[in-house]
Amino acid sequence: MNPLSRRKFLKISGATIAAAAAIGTVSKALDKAETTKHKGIQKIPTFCDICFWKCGAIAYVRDGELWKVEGNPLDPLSKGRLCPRGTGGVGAHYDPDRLRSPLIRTQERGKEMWKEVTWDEALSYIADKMQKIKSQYGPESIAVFSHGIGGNFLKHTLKAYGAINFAAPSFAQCRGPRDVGFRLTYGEDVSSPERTDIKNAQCLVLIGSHLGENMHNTQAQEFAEAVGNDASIIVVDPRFSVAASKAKYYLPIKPGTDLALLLAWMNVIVTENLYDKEYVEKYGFGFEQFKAELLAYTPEWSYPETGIEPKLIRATAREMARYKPATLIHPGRHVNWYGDDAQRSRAIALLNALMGSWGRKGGFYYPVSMDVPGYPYPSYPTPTKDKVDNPDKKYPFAHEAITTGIREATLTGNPYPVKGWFVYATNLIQALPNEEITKQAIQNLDLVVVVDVIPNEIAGWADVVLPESVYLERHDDINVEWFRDSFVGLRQPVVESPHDQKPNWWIAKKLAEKLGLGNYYPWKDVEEYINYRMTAAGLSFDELKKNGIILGTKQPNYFDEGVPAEFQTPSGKIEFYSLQLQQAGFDPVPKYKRPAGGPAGSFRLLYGRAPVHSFSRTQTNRILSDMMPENEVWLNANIAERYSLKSGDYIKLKNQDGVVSNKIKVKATERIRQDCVYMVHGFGHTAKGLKHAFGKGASDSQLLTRFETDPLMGGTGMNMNFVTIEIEA
Ligand SMILES: Nc1nc2c(c(=O)[nH]1)N[C@H]1C(S)=C(S)[C@@H](COP(=O)(O)OP(=O)(O)OC[C@H]3O[C@@H](n4cnc5c(=O)[nH]c(N)nc54)[C@H](O)[C@@H]3O)O[C@H]1N2
Ligand SMILES: Nc1nc2c(c(=O)[nH]1)N[C@H]1C(S)=C(S)[C@@H](COP(=O)(O)OP(=O)(O)OC[C@H]3O[C@@H](n4cnc5c(=O)[nH]c(N)nc54)[C@H](O)[C@@H]3O)O[C@H]1N2
Ligand code: SF4
Ligand SMILES: [Mo]
Repeated sequence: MNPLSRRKFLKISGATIAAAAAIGTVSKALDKAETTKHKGIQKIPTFCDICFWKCGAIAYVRDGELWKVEGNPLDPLSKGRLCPRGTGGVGAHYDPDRLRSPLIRTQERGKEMWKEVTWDEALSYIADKMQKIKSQYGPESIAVFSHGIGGNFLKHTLKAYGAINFAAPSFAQCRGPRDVGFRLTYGEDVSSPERTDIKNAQCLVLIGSHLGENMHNTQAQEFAEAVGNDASIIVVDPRFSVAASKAKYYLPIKPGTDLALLLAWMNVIVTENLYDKEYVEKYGFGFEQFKAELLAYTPEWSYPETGIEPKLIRATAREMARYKPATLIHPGRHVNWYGDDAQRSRAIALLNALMGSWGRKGGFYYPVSMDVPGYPYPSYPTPTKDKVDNPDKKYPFAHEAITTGIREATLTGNPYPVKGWFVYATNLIQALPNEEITKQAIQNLDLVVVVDVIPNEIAGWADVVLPESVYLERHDDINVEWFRDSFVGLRQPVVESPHDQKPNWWIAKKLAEKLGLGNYYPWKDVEEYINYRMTAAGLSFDELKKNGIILGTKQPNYFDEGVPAEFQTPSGKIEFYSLQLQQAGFDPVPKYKRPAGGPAGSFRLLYGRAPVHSFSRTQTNRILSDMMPENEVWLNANIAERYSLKSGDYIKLKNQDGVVSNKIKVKATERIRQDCVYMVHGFGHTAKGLKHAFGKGASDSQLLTRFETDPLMGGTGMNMNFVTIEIEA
């Protein structure tokens, strides 16, 4: 191991040790009810749910009490190591702020006033409202927002009821533009887990992807491997990120101008004949037209847009070409930035095509999966309406439902009224841009059901809140992953729920029975369901219970290993020039448009991740919040000095629409440009039930009142907001 990767390794395991030490204190401090049944230590494999990556884990139970969670060495995603958040997963079970029993609202929505009810009362109430909505408006009028594998059974119940509108913020607020940009180019998505062969890359380009703070475990581990292998790393970010500190080249780009850089890079690579000619000739479509369009985008043209010197643009373009095809320009994940994101992502796809990296080692591998049949349910009712989120295919290239499209329909009643929301494991108030629109849309609903584990902001707007058991207390559907190696993973209960919480499969099945749809649940319990699927696949459920993971046989991942080079595009080739886009009235080759600036004296608001938190879901977790109780606002040191601010001072931020944030601590640093500020997403909670997290730090979501919608696919670019500094008197 070379010194860099060893440092990185120590960093990861250091945080892990800190978390493990904290666990002891928490479990002692929280005087959990007497449930001790089993003496000694049990090791139970399961998979993590502190984010959606689904790392294989082993939970340790000591004398019947949850003790610690570690990585499962058999699991290809975690390879035996969890990220710091996963290690702190114990805190989700012990969280004293958890929802404990079903609740029905007693006052107006948003007031967070409840009465506790039984599960039977709660589910009867919901079923009754659902039947009324069905008879008055049709079953299509209930929409479902669901994020993560835990939503599978509830979605099944709602499909059986006749619902057709299902969405998650992972498309229009996260990776949608990237998947569209790549689909238009290669005919396939980058998908999740990303099919990026980071560990074999010899040159890795990160455009905003802040791996190391973005802790998606496999990606972070492979990044450490690439650093350890002395891969050449190029980081493009207005902020000197953790990843930037490992880079050979750091490009502090002016926010919003990445497409101007990508076009200039491609200009250099094409005009200097540095691309993979054989690959482009064999697999490419429309290369000559593409090349002709690129000629105008010289590094000199790019310089005033991006602030990156032509010399540096040329040097980095040549660096990429030097290592092709093992040059990976990472496609990013959260890419809803400026509203032209599908085209920027397409430019990233095209740059990779010039490197010949798609389907090649060190580029993008072809993922594989095991063949595990689904459960043979009765078919769902035939819908009489189209989906509500994208009327008349306004966004022609959206291949998943648009959350904000459902919100729009709820608000306007067009193309038809939406009267109910089922919300599973997504905090829509913080996840969608412009909270006020979300709250207004909710006012048009006859039924809002929220299934969560803590009383987060969205729960405050529900009519009925259903408390779910956390992942360490339940089964979920099995994870038949698409990855470099094929495998099946099991989530299974490790400890019992401390109060009246129930697993999602139980809630879904009971609700279906209340709705008279019991025939959609021919199985008695979830183990019978899993056993059926495993047996149908010729796999052993007992082995899965014991090991948590069953691996498939090794299959080829690259063209060189025999994966057929087929592209599901209209031309059957990699589309350098897109006739699909042209026919739909869009640019067949991406064109740069300068993003709108902000008011004089304002800073562009950027946001991202911290290694020890997930979105807005972990701030009450005592272990994780011990490590980071509040967020900070990164402010360029010169700007801070101009305002006589130093690190540790508190300020407020005011956005272009007059919204003022909570107070937030200043981090005065050279590590960010002068034209922007940065904060970690997920803090500044306003939900009263989150006693530990309430009011700590500031919320980026609250300040994101403006967004720019991507015309190709309906994603919401949210880096369009500007703030000024308010100094406390
Ligand atoms: N610890 C932790 N890890 C996570 C998550 C989590 O909640 N916690 N969430 C996961 C999920 S679902 C996602 S989608 C990912 C998101 O993480 P990523 O996809 O890696 O990153 P983004 O959120 O898009 O962008 C944040 C970075 O982009 C930079 N940036 C902002 N504007 C620009 C710009 O105009 N140009 C360039 N080049 N850079 C810019 C910011 O300074 C910051 O470094 O993280 C994943 N990993
Ligand atoms: N302002 C702003 N908005 C963003 C982003 C951003 O960085 N800034 N990031 C965007 C991105 S990349 C993404 S992927 C989305 C993520 O958006 P979401 O998926 O909505 O993420 P969270 O805010 O963590 O909300 C998850 C909710 O699930 C609950 N939960 C946790 N565990 C369980 C469980 O076991 N069962 C149930 N039923 N509920 C559970 C949590 O308490 C929380 O209320 O947000 C997007 N929106
Ligand atoms: S990346 Fe971290 S939080 Fe996410 S599933 Fe893996 S260990 Fe858990
Ligand atoms: Mo995301």
